[in-house]
Amino acid sequence: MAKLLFIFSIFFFSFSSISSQNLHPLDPLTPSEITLVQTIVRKEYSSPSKYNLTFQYVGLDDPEKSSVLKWQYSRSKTLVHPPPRQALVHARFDKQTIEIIVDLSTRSIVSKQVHRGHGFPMFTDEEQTMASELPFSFGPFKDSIIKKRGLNISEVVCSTLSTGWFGEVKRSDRVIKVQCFYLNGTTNLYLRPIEGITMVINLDDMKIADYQDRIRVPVPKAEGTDFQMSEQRPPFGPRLNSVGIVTPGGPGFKVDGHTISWLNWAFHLGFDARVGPIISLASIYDSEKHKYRRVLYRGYVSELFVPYMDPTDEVYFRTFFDCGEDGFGQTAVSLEPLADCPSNAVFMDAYYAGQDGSPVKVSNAFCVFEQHAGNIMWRHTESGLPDQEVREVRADVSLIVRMVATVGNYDYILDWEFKPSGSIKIGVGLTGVLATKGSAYTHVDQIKEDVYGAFLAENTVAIHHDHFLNYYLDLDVDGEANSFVKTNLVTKRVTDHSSPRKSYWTVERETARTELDARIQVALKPSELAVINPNKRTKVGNNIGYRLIPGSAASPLLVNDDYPQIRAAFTNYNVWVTPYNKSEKWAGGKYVSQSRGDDNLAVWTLRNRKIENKDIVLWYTIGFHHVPCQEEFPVMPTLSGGFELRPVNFFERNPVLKVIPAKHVNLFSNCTTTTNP
Ligand SMILES: *[C@@H]1O[C@H](CO)[C@@H](O)[C@H](O)[C@H]1NC(C)=O
Ligand SMILES: *[C@@H]1O[C@H](CO)[C@@H](O)[C@H](O)[C@H]1NC(C)=O
Ligand SMILES: *[C@@H]1O[C@H](CO)[C@@H](O)[C@H](O)[C@H]1NC(C)=O
Ligand SMILES: *[C@@H]1O[C@H](CO)[C@@H](O)[C@H](O)[C@H]1NC(C)=O
Ligand SMILES: *[C@@H]1O[C@H](CO)[C@@H](O)[C@H](O)[C@H]1NC(C)=O
Ligand SMILES: [Cu+2]
Repeated sequence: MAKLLFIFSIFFFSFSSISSQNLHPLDPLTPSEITLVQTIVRKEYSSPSKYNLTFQYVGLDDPEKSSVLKWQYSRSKTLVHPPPRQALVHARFDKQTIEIIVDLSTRSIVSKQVHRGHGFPMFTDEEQTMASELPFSFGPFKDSIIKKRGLNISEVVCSTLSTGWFGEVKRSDRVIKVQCFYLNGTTNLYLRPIEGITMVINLDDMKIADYQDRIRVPVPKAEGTDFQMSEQRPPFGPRLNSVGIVTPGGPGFKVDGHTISWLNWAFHLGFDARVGPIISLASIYDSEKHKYRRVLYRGYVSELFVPYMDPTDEVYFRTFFDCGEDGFGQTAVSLEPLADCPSNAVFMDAYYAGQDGSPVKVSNAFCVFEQHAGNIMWRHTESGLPDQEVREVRADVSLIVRMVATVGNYDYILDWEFKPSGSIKIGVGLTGVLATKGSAYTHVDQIKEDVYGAFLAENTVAIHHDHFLNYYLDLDVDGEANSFVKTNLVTKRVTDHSSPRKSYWTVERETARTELDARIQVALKPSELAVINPNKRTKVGNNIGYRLIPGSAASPLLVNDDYPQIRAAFTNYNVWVTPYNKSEKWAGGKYVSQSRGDDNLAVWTLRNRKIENKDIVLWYTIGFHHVPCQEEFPVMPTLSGGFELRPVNFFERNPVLKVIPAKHVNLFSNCTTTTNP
């Protein structure tokens, strides 16, 4: 078999040229809209101030759901006006957080409000860069590096870390911590920490507010820390086989603006500085009913909580909220064709607002591709027939939307996978570099104390930690009015000797009436969880629905009254259900940086609102407890997790029974063969 690499032309789509008339109401802000927001907000806050106006978050303000639905499902788009396009801005001005709504068509400010509660908006890239450069003009830092540690300061780089909240009662300044690394000619900074030095930077004053040089520990050895191919020495391998994916007719899906349609699926792909990819209005074509049926109004990662498990001065505060602090969109990186995504992928750019309000472009932020992974859609070999064997197999294919966010040391691969059978699989891959700390030890046998991590190389401890990703899933199963049903599997004992069996299990259905009924720790009780439409049934009478099939679920191991856990109380349960509320968008709360846990999913649900036969939102947290190991050094092979949304009595029968198989293209001759039925 010849080994060939087929590289077909890569398709690039650009959205920047779309005029606002052609925009879908859920399209992310275009570069020209971002610039317009900048102009309008700057004009409003033009009075001289010692503290510059900064744009911490700029995004599309969610249009009223009812208007979006009316527009989306109207037969003629020209008869129904789309909802007005408005931008939501979290700005800082004169040491205050201001929340502004800008209307883009009237070019005016609709509302502005000073946030008086605790917590601060997302950090900007620019202020983090400025903060990490401050130490280099700070005398005590230079002394610590040059005099006390004998290091070459030109080889030092610093990075910022959010500070969290640990019970302080006084109002907080907006601060960030800075710690540093010793490159010394290498590139994998996170494996070369300079222990002991921690600075607190006041971000509004852009000044060092506190400086600590506490302990001295050797910088871990540079040897073996590099992950670049050019820096590796033999032996190499294994060598990967060449592969190419060929779709002779071009991509099997259509991209129209931000709307993607493929086989029986149609959905909208948005982008947001805070949450990254947003899937909206996903609906699936029912060939029996001859219409598209609604599944998911909106889905995205609403927060990511990463607490480290080391109580010492240099680490205890590392309790990151990567969406609300750094932004999955703001940390999106350009995808590399043929490596991050296969040869048949289509790429899309994305834009967010920089600190001064100007648009910042992320080229190739998304890729969309058909995955022909060699999986089986369904099959059966029937050998129980007299004189014949019946075999039917269908090869599977799915459509994947991918984005990667690199938040400091970690890379998160965010996948949304659509299947012709009606399943939506949500995948997350964790890769990148572990957070480490320097240590005096050179061998595990020397360690007699808790070092709060795994010992991976000489002088190197990779710190224990968790990753909790909360997904916002506004399912609209054949309409907005839905209910959340737990189908509990319960053991029954046979007591009347009517059967040789002593036990079996059966199902008991329970509809969650209020928010507190719907909080679930998935590992504790065997049950099937589904969002159903209580007003629609199949012909034989089952309620139509979509199941949540939990994947990697973990429960927090911190105590409930620990400060990070109070702030991240959305991790207390894997599943929550709330009535739809436009302002409840992010599970960790709106202003997450230095938040105090008074505004988050756990707090909202205490109102215990009714959720039966209502427009409801499902919140699901997937989690990983991470005990690092040597294979994850110097860069970590992808660790994958995820979950599935799968139709349950949504269709009358197998929706892919009559799927038409793909034509098989023989690449080594000019003939094509088909296996169409
Ligand atoms: C404010 O903006 C000016 C002009 O862009 C800049 O020179 C100055 O450093 C900024 N001040 C702060 C505190 O960021
Ligand atoms: C310190 O590092 C800089 C930049 O890498 C290099 O040019 C310089 O020679 C180094 N100084 C010493 C004393 O090694
Ligand atoms: C820096 O690099 C030099 C040259 O490779 C090496 O001799 C020295 O030990 C390194 N210093 C540290 C602290 O890694
Ligand atoms: C919507 O959510 C916000 C924030 O939790 C809350 O203040 C408001 O009362 C909610 N509205 C309704 C109708 O529940
Ligand atoms: C396929 O056909 C083209 C044009 O007719 C020809 O140039 C090419 O060599 C053929 N390829 C094979 C593998 O037969
Ligand atoms: Cu991890």
